[in-house]
Amino acid sequence: MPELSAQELADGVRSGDRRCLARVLSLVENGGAGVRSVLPKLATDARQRSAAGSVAGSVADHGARVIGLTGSPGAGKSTATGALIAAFRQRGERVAVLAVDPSSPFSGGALLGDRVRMQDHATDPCVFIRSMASRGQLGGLAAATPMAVRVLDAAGFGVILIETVGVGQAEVEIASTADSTVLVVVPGMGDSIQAAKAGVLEIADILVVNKADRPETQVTVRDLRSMIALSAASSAAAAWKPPVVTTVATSGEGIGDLVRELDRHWSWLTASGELDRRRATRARDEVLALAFGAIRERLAGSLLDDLAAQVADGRLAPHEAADNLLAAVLAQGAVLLA
Ligand SMILES: Nc1nc2c(ncn2[C@@H]2O[C@H](COP(=O)(O)OP(=O)(O)OP(=O)(O)O)[C@@H](O)[C@H]2O)c(=O)[nH]1
Ligand SMILES: [Mg+2]
Repeated sequence: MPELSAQELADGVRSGDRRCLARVLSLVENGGAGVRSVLPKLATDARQRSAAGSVAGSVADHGARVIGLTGSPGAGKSTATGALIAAFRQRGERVAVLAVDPSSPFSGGALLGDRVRMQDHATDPCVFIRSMASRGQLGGLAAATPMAVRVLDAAGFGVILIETVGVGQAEVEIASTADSTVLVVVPGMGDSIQAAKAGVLEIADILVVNKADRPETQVTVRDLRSMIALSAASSAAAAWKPPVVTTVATSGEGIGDLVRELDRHWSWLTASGELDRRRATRARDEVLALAFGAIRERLAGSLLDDLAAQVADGRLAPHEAADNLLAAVLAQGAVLLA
């Protein structure tokens, strides 16, 4: 592909050129200066939409609907994602999928597996599937994922599905990029207890017990419901009570229920103002992740090594060292993002 200007790339993304889209997502993934010139040209779209939306007030004003699926390895996230693609395609939606692997710096075998499971849709021009791994970009995947969402939104996808592997803090961060977060667990208590420990239950808007063709499904559903009831009691203000849905993703059983709950959640999000709140929080986290990333980069270096050695020797107190470090960076003037 010849070297395209930022404007050409942005125009390409908006007109649905898949190679331009892939190229811009690579820029997002790799970080660096390229993405900085393209994003503002895409953002114009969203600004125009929000200006038009204040008049039209239609559903489309909210832009892409972002749905996150998280859960332990092998729980069936990709299979469920494949089934959701089919369900949303039936409604005529254009669907994008981001498979995000927070644990590996490079795309690993699991993502290849995802492609296989989603390959029914690989030739559909209205479906775009992309895996993303951490490549040391500023702010990490926590910053890159919302950026990728912006790009896919500008490309006109109505639904963006984000799959993240695992149940831990990184997944919580990435999942919180979504408007609706779906936690996928399998029958048996291991998954749900782990999720509860990692604080994932709190961020789940919908719980899916997948592999409901296995024993212990109903026990798991009951246990999850009581865990939710307990945490709902501790936060009495919670207006949304996460439903528990059972699915057999491989056969599509229960996927209709999942879509219905997703729609119900979306209605609640838009009607309650929670959607705007979540998106504002998301943008705040995105900005902070970028700013912290840039500051971290500036702080690392020989001065830090020097100060660290002095702290290790007991010649300098850690607070003094930190003050010195911050003073040195601030003296350099504004910390601009590359
Ligand atoms: N019995 C049964 N097997 C299922 C079901 N859903 C998925 N599987 C199988 O479980 C395995 C893992 O499914 P995936 O969809 O790849 O799971 P995943 O959560 O995306 O896995 P990772 O991305 O590797 O974390 C595959 O062999 C699926 O065919 C189900 O409802 N019932
Ligand atoms: Mg998967």
